[in-house]
Amino acid sequence: MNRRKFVLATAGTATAVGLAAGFLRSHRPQPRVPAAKAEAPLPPDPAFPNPLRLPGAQGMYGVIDGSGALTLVAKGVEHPILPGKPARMLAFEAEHQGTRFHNPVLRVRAGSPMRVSFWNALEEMSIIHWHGLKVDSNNDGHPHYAVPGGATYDYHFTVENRAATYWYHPHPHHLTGKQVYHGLAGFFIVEDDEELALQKSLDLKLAETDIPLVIQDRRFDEAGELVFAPTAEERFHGHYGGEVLVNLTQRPHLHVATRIYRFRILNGSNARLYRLAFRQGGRLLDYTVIGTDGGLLDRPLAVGNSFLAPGERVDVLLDLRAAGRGDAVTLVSLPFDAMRQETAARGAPAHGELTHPAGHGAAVAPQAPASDGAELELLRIRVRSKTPYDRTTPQVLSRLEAVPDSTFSPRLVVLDQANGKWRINGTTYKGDETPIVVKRGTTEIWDLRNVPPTMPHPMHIHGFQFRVLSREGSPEQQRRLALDKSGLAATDLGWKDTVLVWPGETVRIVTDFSHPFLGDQVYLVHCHNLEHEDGGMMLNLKVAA
Ligand SMILES: [Cu+2]
Repeated sequence: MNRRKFVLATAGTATAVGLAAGFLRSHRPQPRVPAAKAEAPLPPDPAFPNPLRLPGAQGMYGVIDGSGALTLVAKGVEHPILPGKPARMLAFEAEHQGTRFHNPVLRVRAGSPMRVSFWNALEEMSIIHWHGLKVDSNNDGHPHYAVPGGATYDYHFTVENRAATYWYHPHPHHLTGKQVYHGLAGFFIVEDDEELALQKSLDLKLAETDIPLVIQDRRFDEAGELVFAPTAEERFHGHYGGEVLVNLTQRPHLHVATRIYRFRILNGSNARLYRLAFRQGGRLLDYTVIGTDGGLLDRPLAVGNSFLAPGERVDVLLDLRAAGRGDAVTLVSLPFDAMRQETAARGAPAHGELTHPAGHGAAVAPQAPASDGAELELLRIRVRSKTPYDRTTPQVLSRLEAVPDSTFSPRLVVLDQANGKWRINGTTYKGDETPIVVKRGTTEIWDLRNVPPTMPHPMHIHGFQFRVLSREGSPEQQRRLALDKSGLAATDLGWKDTVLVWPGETVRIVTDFSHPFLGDQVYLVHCHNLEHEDGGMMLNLKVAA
């Protein structure tokens, strides 16, 4: 068969498979490969027994395409997070065109109008925050707008953002950590012409070769129920779990073909940082960072590992063209110093033993958390088939806008702690105070300074995307990732809405506070360690008209 005929034959097969995809995907969540090239199943891998849950046409993470009216109901559902053990969790439920979804992946075009009715069917306050989206206060999901159980809140906004992997999650004050932990979180994927061009040039298909991954650490009891009962210590430092799930899958595997895959990775954990790498046998594979929180970089950058803090996203390509059938690549979190200086200062152990070492295959024991910074195996990727694939990564990914200029002297934002409270500029959250006021239309440089003894803080700004200008005073493990004298790593480039600030570091960012919204708008600046946030490491940010 000559090449052209082969391509046509393959396309025909793909169409036939595509017709049944809605059914197949819900039952066999694996990327389909051309039937002519499908090979025998791989022998099971007892360390990673569970197929990764992938977005399909319904159910958990089902993809809802397009904009328009949608109702999201925050409610209790049953879902077998651990195989064979239906557990109570929370999810955003949607009924769309006669199909039921949980935590749907919302996929929209840039510029789309959104009409989302949020129905709080919990027994406590809640509200949805659209993490990373440029919306006005009324649509931001600020805790001020949280509604009680039984009430609804209507969102009406236009997607002003460029293409990227955003996400949505609850934001009621004191309850964000608990509600996210129990399952309330979903992807919000925006597409534009540049994004579609990339998909075309690499032949990417969402949920098949372009795969959203949300990483979350959880604790379970023996019945497979989620456990969230933070001690005073955990309310201060953050809640960690010993079982690290990817797409709510315990010890997941993904079967792939020999081609380029895209992973849109979201750290949806309450507090845990990851140092992401791909490992094959004893060696680390380089991978390519193509985007960050606010979308595509201008050009691809090869890295060996990168940190991902709660709230952050990284968009990467993994090139498996040279792999052979049966090869296994593992997405891991490499060990690192979690820099829990405050814990260490008080004499408590900063590093413990993993209760659930990677590869352990027995039933889940009641869990204490894996120590922060411990090595973790997250996802086993196994090459099942050879496939013809002749695409290469474009050297220009997007027209990234220039970094905004500012004539103002930098504003200092100090992160520290006193009396068991994490603080921003010496204070904690009070709903009726706006400690930071900026003028709409101005561009401000902020120095985020994390003052020891402290721990890492991923700092998030609502309503805007910013650029990271420099890192100073970085710990060695971060400095090693620096691309140049600015101290920035590949994952600091492009548009960001959340940036990790290590102990002792000063991270300089610049934000253009221009937006189309009239009148004063009140947003938030907060730490995305959800226990820190719930504890008050959060300030109102007023953008004055
Ligand atoms: Cu923090």
